[in-house]
Amino acid sequence: MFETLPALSPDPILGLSAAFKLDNNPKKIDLGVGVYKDEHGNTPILKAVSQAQAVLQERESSKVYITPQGHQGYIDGMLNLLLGEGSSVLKDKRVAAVQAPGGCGALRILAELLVRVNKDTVVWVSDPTWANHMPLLGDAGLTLKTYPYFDKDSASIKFDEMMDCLKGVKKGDVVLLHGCCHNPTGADLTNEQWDALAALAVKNGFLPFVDVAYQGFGDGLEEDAYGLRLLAESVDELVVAASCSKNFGLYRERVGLAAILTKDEKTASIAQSQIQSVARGIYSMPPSYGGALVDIILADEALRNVWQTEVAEMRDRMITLRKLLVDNLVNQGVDKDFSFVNQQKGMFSFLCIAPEQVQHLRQEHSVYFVDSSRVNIAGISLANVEVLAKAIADTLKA
Ligand code: PLP
Ligand code: TYF
Repeated sequence: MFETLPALSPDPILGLSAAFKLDNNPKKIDLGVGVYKDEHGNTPILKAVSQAQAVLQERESSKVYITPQGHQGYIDGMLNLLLGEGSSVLKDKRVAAVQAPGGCGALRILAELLVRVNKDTVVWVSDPTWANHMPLLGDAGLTLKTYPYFDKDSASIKFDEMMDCLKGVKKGDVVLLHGCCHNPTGADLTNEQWDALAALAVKNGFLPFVDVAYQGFGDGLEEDAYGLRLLAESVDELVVAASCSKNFGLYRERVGLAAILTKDEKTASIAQSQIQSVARGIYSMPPSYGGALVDIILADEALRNVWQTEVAEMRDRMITLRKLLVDNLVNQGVDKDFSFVNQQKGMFSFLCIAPEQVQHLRQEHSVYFVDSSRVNIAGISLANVEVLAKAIADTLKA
């Protein structure tokens, strides 16, 4: 019976990795899928994670199921990391949360819950947003609409247009925001812009939904939480999806957090029961391993310090690579001003070039990134940056 279904094309981001692997050019460069890479192009297991694995190996005495909400130590550690140790929301017990299978799992559970509240819920997403937001939220039954966010011509955020649009959003509508390191553009709101946005959320009563997948990759673990923490202290209700894939390097372990901040403790317990019921309808209880490791890291001061140093190293390396790329493009005599790349945060930047130019780079120079012109900054290295800059310079002339 399945022959009645149409064959579909693969995930446009993950599909690129397959094409890259098939390319025989020894100078090929992979700036596609958003995983952190070191100078040698490897994505090693973080030292803090290796040490936590050794602790877990000693400590874990059974593979029996964990509880439906996941490891409570993990949940508490993550909520403190996201919302801040002194968060009044945590003190007032206004939060429901479960360990989720990755940030993707968190997004999907929360989407299902929003559909339970109101099947006609509209979610406003930035134009552009991460391509997977559409299936993760839309397939759950939410209606997606876009708000203006990024202007490719000026390579900057259209904040006034964004605010004008959000001023018209109805009470009860959901507004999806990237907590930091916007994927795909790398363009983040300033603290002043977050202030204005939070004031609008309070005034208009829309429900902010913050997706935090890169905490620590922008300006720092605390700094990157500014918008999220401000919203948490400002509004009555807030939805949060978080991922440990990038900042703990735990990609394949699938570890994330789905959290709902409610107006009071009683509502939090309703939300907790609902969110667990949603999870039960999909997979019952989350995988243990990744959450157990994060729990060990966050609970142990020494291990936490090792981890924080590693996050800082990853962040600093990406900042250095941004500068290196911009400098090399200048050295190649490129007319286009790419200095915006230095202002952007995290793993990604939009090069703001045309899809045909992206194709040209792929076909003529074996440089791989998605058609939108999003590049994974961590795929750049001291060894390949000059080749990359030459390829871009050649493509812009073509
Ligand atoms: N949200 C955004 C914006 C992302 O870029 C990612 C990517 O990894 C995720 C969520 C979810 O990540 P994962 O499911 O790998 O934890
Ligand atoms: O945007 C990215 O590249 C990362 C990784 O289906 C990713 O967020 C890509 C595709 C996907 C899941 C994660």
